[in-house]
Amino acid sequence: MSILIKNGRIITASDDYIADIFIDGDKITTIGKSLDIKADQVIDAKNKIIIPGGIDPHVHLDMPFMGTSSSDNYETGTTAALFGGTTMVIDFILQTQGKSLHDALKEWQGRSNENALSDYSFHMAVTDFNENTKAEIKTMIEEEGITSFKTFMAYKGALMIDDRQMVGLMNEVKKQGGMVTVHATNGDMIDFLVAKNRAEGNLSPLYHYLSQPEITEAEATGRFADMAYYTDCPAYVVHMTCEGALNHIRAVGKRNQKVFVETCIQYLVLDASLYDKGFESAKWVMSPPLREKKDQESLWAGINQGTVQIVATDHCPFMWEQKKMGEHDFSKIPNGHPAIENRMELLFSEGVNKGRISLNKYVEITSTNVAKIFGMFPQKGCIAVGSDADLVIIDPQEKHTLSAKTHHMNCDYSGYEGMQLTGKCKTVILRGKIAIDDNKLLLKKGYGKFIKRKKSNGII
Ligand code: DUC
Ligand code: ZN
Ligand code: ZN
Repeated sequence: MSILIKNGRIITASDDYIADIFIDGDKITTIGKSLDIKADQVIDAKNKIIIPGGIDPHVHLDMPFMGTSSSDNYETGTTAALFGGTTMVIDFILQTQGKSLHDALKEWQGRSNENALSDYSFHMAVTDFNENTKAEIKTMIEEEGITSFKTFMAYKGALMIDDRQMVGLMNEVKKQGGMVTVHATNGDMIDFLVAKNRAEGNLSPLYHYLSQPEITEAEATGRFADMAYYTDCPAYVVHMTCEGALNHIRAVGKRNQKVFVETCIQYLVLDASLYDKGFESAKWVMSPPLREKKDQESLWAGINQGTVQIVATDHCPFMWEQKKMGEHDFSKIPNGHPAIENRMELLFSEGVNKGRISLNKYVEITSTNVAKIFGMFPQKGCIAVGSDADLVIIDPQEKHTLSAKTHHMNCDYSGYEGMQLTGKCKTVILRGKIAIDDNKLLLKKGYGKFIKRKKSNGII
């Protein structure tokens, strides 16, 4: 199967030009002006933008969490991803405390194998670091191609590790050529505030927000960066939300330390005023919570200054019935919201169209940096001869409205209901196959492939 895409405006992290792209099988084989090559299919991309397929490095599909499971499985979640211009996701495997990393890997493979439509990879969340886990790091990296190890500084009793384990893990991951990533919030401070609010009868979703003030994230981010500095371990902070945390990262730049930062689309476009809606605010109960306008400004600035390298989603949807588990106690509301389908179009509309970021920056933070930081470049994250033919053709003028009525995520509400966007993903190509064409799904489940990743040295 071959495809010739004619006259599109090709945008990469560094280029912007009009040309044709020829795809043979699953790879891009030729790029040039007025290509005269016979193809099985020709796509006219005049007046359209062509970007590398989006890569979302932070999603939770079919994940057991807070007494329930996230409502998108591999089939529904990766289908929704494709509709929204994301051709690859990185999901999180959660080690069960007391069990091995390999046990957890098998469990996640059971859920993902033969079920994905987009490509995917895993981060391994180490929730119990000990001599046995330590021995598994090398094989995870070298045999399984899982090179990033997620840690939680919160969710005590289920996911959190202490600083002793953190430093031990960093030492080993550094030695084996991987990267440590973190949910950086001070779990003990949060637990104190949650208990205090519950004891005082403050039980609405607003108190989820008030139990995780900015300082809980800023403190943990600084502590994590210091431990990474001491161990010289490549480091990455997931879902950063606020100015205080970002300031810690700006500060470590002075000692020539690089700590990568991811924010998520919701922290750029939504704010904490949504916690003023009674129980409806449960839609936006996530950790960390939404923040203030000044934090949004900091994050946009961080993107343009290069301190924030990636915009992800932390996609972790729950049905409204599941959110109601916390109707009388905010601490029982499953944390997370649906966004896997919305990231690319929201960021295009709110970022590029509103003049906050350039088109090149848009590509950099939605695919190129993800591929570089997580060991997949140049197979993924660029438009180049020899790269996987993962492409999104965007109509930059088309207007549309986000709604649970039309989205493909398995979630009966949208955190962005009624938002009007300009810019729509029209055609999505994954490894040379048309996945989405004008709002129609053309791929079958099982097409999505597990991508083994290379070692990362913390330099991009
Ligand atoms: N935060 C969420 O909101 N959901 C999943 C896990 C997390 O850290
Ligand atoms: Zn998290
Ligand atoms: Zn997460």
